[in-house]
Amino acid sequence: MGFKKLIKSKKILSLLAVFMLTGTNLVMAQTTVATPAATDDKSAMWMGAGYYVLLFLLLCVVIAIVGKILKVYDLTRQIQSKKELNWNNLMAGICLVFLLFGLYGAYWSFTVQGSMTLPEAASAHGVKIDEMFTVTTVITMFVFFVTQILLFTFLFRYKHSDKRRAFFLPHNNTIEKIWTILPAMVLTILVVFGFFTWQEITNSADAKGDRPSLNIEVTGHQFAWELRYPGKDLKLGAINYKLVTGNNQLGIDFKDRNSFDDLRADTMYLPVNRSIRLNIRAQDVIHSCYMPHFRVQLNAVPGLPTFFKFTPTITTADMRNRLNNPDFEYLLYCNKICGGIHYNMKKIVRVVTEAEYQQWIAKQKPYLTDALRKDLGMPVTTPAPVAAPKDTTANKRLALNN
Ligand SMILES: [Cu+2]
Repeated sequence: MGFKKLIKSKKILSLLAVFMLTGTNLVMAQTTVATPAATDDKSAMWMGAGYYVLLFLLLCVVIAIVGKILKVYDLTRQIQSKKELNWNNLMAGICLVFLLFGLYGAYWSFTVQGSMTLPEAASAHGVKIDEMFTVTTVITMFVFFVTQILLFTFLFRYKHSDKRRAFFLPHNNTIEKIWTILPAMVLTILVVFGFFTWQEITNSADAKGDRPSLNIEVTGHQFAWELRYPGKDLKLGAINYKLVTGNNQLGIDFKDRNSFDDLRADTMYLPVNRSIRLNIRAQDVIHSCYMPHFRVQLNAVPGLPTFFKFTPTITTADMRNRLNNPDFEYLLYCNKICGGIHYNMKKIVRVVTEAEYQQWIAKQKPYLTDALRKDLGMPVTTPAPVAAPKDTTANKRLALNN
């Protein structure tokens, strides 16, 4: 067969597509379920994928052999002038077997892979998103099971028979109306439901009488997240990318007085049951701010500041008790493959009580360091030591160091 013919061969192309699809799925599945020992050793992953590809090939060969055996059996019956094999009955039976295997596959997927879905929602809107997800899943699964069962049982029930003629139904307006209006109605309800939930989540104005949201800024760059908290004024100072320097990595504009008391933090502390307004920025490429427990995810786009408002409802300590895991931590990830060390963009998030939060925030260091003050020509706050230190041991140590 010439190369051109090989390329044009539909059989070869479809076989290739099936292999690629199965191969990719298998490789992905291997990566997610890989044990810690296996993650270091990539060969184990490829061996696992190869094993399943071979298993698939073996299954194809077995099916082909069974088909050939049946064909030979059929021919021998014909030679012996016995009744021919009823291929229609056979195919109808295979349809029923396929239905049973398919249903078991769906059940397996729910029970095994279902446990890999998101953990319990730890934010107020997260519970609503989960409700929406459950409603959508229940409706689509109901339709899935009903249509699949009907499809394959009808194939079985109405298999070809010489005694029966097929009923020709070229057009029926009632059926057309039912299968257009019913899904349209269900989809409209789901979309409207989703629209209101999303509107509630993205509503930027704080409700009257409520405590204003706590502004926290998270900036993504290759390959870390930087955090900025407002000082006592609860306002974050302005930012200008042109002002980025070694000492002013975020490019904070210190002409804006709100920026004077801004704080830097390593861990993201969030007071429980308080509305948080997460201001999201990026400095180089597109990152994605992702906190799965809080059902928060929004892209961090350079030049396009965005925000996400949410209210954490379960403290880290409570979650540790619930999960019976003393090492549990909420995490902030980057959910956009943004470069080689993307996996490193991870930050610990701790949800604490209001009192614990106040204690923690009081200990955070100001962004405006002395080095930055010098750069900006501002007076340095720390007074230079005037008198000699009284601690003699320190003096001795200093002398030794010199
Ligand atoms: Cu990233």
